Amino acid sequence: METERIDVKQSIYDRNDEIAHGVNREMTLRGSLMINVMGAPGAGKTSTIRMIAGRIGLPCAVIEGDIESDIDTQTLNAAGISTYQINTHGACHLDAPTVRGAVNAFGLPEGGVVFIENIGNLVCPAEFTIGEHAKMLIVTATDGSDKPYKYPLAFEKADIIVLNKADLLPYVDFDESFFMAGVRALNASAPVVKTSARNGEGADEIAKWIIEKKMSLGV
Ligand SMILES: Nc1nc2c(ncn2[C@@H]2O[C@H](COP(=O)(O)OP(=O)(O)OP(=O)(O)O)[C@@H](O)[C@H]2O)c(=O)[nH]1
Ligand SMILES: [Mg+2]
Repeated sequence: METERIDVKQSIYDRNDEIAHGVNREMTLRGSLMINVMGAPGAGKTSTIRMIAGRIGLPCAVIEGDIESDIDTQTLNAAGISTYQINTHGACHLDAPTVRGAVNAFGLPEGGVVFIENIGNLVCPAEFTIGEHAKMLIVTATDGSDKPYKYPLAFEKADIIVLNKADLLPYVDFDESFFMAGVRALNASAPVVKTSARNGEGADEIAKWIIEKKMSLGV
């Protein structure tokens, strides 16, 4: 009997990308910029979204990805930010079909900004496009300055890199020049913005970047 080799991995990525392309096109038609927010557990993804959503001056909504629980959705809803919860029940990243389902089920804003808080993980989310116009990577002063060297893909793919928990920089041994050398070896153009969700540092700069991104893409 003859056997045929089928490259399954390739076809799964192709199907994901095709669906992601459709999500992206639909969001563009609705005039809403979609941002894929990535970062390790506890980096401050939810805190950063909450901090900047009110400063953009456009309707904002969040698709919230977690393995389990709706804690972040409750937090964001309590802050007046319309949020739709996805639980992956084990999967370490969001994929385009899952986001497609959320877009269909959720009343997303027209002419605004949609944040997708990806699963807390510095590896898997960077491998999948989910319909976003831009990827925001959040890392922290408390993670250590070697992260670009150890987790290069997330830094390579990011359109903006947020160094959060900047209020803690005086208390930790974060080497900013080592960090920036690692970032720039992988990514020559993404802005790197220091933020603190504790005291609001950097929030206006990120909000401005989002508005400019939306305009430059014609979304
Ligand atoms: N000092 C300080 N603490 C922060 C900052 N940003 C977030 N935190 C704290 O860090 C913890 C985690 O913040 P979250 O916003 O929940 O982080 P997350 O990335 O959404 O976490 P997961 O959704 O669990 O992956 C919380 O206790 C926040 O209050 C910051 O800029 N400075
Ligand atoms: Mg969160």
